[in-house]
Amino acid sequence: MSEPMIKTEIQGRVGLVTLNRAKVLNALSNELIDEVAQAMRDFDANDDIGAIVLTGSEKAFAAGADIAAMKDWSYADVYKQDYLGHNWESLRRIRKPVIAAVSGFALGGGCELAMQCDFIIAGENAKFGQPEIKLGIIPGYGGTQRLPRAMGKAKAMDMILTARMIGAQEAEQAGLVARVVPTEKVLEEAMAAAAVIASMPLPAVMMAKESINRAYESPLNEGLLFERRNFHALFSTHDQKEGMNAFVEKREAKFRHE
Ligand code: DAK
Repeated sequence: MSEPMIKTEIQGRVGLVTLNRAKVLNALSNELIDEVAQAMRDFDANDDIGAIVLTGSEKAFAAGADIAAMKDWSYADVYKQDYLGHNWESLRRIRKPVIAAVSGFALGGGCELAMQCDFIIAGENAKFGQPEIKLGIIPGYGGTQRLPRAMGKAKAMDMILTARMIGAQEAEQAGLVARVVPTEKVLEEAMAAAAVIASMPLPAVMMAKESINRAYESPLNEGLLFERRNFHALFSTHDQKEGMNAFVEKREAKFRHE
């Protein structure tokens, strides 16, 4: 039997998905994305999980879509099979927070996969890039949309038009990356951050994620209204009563994630 394309494990309330095609620097294929999406959906549906981490190997988070597989395709081939497309869209619908723990190369679809996560924790050796232009294509999984939103138009144009890779420090300064840590600590840091998130009241965590994501998809007015309604709704949860009472009574809160 061939090796699985991903590995999964659960630590406490955190689900971990590790890309497992190290020989080709975790190049993305339909099968790989299908497996990632299935694992994420399973974690999302699991009441005992509060946050998810997605990682690759030390050399590569993912070096992009599989160039060898794509090289001879026609327009009709790509369009009809919606290469990587179906399950890629379903990653967007994961409702619990997903942290990308990125070491090494995050290029093309690999950079887009990291940006699809809620935030990125990068090792000092991380390199981000959208080198598609060198292959005669453009980013096709959100690169031209998410990169400018994350780091502004000038940096996005620079990266996408020149194929220049940027390092972890530049990515952090530009706003693409939330934290940079020593490479050997990336997974540990991401798992610790995920454990903190998973210890928080889950309804509030999910509504915070949903509200922040709304900011990208709607005018400010709509986003503010959405946030306000979610804020109001949280007063119907057990964890809001528990959290506020625990503060007033000067004790630790015991969240039930409901
Ligand atoms: N695809 C296939 N194989 C890859 C790969 C990739 N993207 N990246 C690396 N590999 C393979 C290499 O061919 C090599 O295989 P062997 O020769 O050992 O068999 C192995 O991984 C190790 O790579 P290198 O020998 O090249 O390692 P180096 O350290 O020398 O260089 C590198 C590392 C990351 C700089 C280099 O491998 C590289 O430039 N890789 C390609 C990066 C790239 O161009 N990525 C963008 C791919 S295009 C779509 C939407 C989006 C997309 C597609 C469709 N639709 C909406 C339909 C996305 C497109 C992309 O991502």
